[in-house]
Amino acid sequence: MFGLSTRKSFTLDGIWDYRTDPDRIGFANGFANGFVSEQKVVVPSCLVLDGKMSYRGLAWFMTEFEAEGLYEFKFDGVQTSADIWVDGEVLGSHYGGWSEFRLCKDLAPGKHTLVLAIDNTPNNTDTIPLIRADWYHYGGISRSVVLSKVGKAFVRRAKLDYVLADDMKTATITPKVAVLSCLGKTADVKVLMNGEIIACGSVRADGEYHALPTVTKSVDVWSTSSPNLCNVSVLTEDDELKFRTGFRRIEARDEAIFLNGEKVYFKAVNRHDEHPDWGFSMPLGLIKSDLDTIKAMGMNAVRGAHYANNKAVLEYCDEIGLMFWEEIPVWTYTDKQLSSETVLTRAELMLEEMILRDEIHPSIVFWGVHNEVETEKESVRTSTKRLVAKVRSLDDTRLVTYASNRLFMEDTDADICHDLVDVISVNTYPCWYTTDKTKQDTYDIDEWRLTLDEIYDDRDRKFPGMPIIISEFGAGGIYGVKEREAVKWTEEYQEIYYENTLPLMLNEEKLSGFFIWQFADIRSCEDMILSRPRGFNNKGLLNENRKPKLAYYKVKEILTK
Ligand code: ADA
Repeated sequence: MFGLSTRKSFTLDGIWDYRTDPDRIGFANGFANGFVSEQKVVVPSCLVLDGKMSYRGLAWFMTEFEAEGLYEFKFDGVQTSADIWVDGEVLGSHYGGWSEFRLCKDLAPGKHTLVLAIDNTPNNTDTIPLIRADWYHYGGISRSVVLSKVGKAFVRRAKLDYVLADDMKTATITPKVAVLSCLGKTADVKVLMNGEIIACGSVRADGEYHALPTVTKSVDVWSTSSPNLCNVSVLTEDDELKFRTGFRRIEARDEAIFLNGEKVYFKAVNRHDEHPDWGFSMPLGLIKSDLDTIKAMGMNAVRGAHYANNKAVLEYCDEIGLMFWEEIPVWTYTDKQLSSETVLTRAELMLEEMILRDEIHPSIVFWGVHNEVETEKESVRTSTKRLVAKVRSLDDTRLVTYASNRLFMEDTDADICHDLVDVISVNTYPCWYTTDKTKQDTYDIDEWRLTLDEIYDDRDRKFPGMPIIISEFGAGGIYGVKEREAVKWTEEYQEIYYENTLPLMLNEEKLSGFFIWQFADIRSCEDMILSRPRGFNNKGLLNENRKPKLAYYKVKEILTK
């Protein structure tokens, strides 16, 4: 757990030099070769730690290291666009804040300088995310930078493609290996599963996936109650990559979702991989305790809202048996914004990088392509088709979905894109955004009944056979705000909300599950401030410091009964 899959390598994590460059003078003034530091920063971290939380714009980061030979540089997360140099020579550039990306360079013996120019400025035309997002635009090198020496035959990535037999006891496995070599055109590889050699062969050493011969093996499947995993090791002449994976089957059919052939009901929560003190650079201990808390609440799944999470999240979900929905930060785009070629190309790259990094995780059951975009519009259908095709071309073994709020918004037509994916996922907030505006304490169970019935009707008319999930619902409650009357924003209102809603949802035959919005309060962005008291999205079951609200106890009581 936490790093078993990390190969022989060293990180550049530590204290780096840093300076802001609001006037963008660094490019013309040779900062790529080195610059005068304004202050020291920790890598990985988000700029929030340095009292510069609200900084938007260009900033320069620099460190030194010693190495010799061909190296792969792996950047686990840089917010958001980055130009990168080693010793003043271009190493590469990248767009996308939560994606892992890798670049290679041959290094002469001795000391080297690594410089990054990073820009975290969102706009409303072609960035992902846009200016308006319901989370904070932290900046910085938020995750580790890892260097690995490319030997004679370096294993870049590996995975096991498989098909499970209907008895769920045997798997037909095709190992796939991506190797880079600085010597020959091919490399000999050996794949071991739990110490036993399952495949050998010679593959093209071009850094792309190539298949080894298929083999049939008996396996113990992964499930939420028995999260069985196996250790895989890929060996070449001078390298070894180790990782952990598991076998399970996820399917959508007959208005339901099946895990290993058995109907599954999602009792789940949305979680941002964020804390206001750490930004997106969450300490591993906090990640672990969040996921342990979710499991102990009686839940079986998490939606990683709204971007690729720290890899440790996936590793730990694999380990303790939590299913996971992973997605990219395409959050509330209009049809015009989602028709931009730049946005679509960036979104496709984010999908690719997310899937390449995480497809070995049995916990992942959904890939999400966007959240609350204008899926009632024809052009968005075209864009959605393109994103879904991208996912399926990389991985057709998971369910593809997106979170929609279009089906039931009063003034919009119904969603026209659900047939492009496997599961209908609906974000809906009865008794929160939609209640009678003349009253404050307006929890009304009938409103929920009506909403659910409308969802079923719509599915039956337009998308028969598709399973339905409530991908978001919830109410705000500010930690410590308690009143005799359960009015909105009190902990009591939030508690009553779940006390009434969960028993109803748990008894809905036509529903495949729900994802509560949300696990913990998160810092929202400037653009949302007027509808976000304290500057936070306060719909967490816990506050941002993981102090439980009344709603947390209520949800736990109901789900563990
Ligand atoms: C949306 C969105 C979430 C959050 C939520 C809310 O559904 O997907 O990120 O903003 O609304 O709290 O209103």
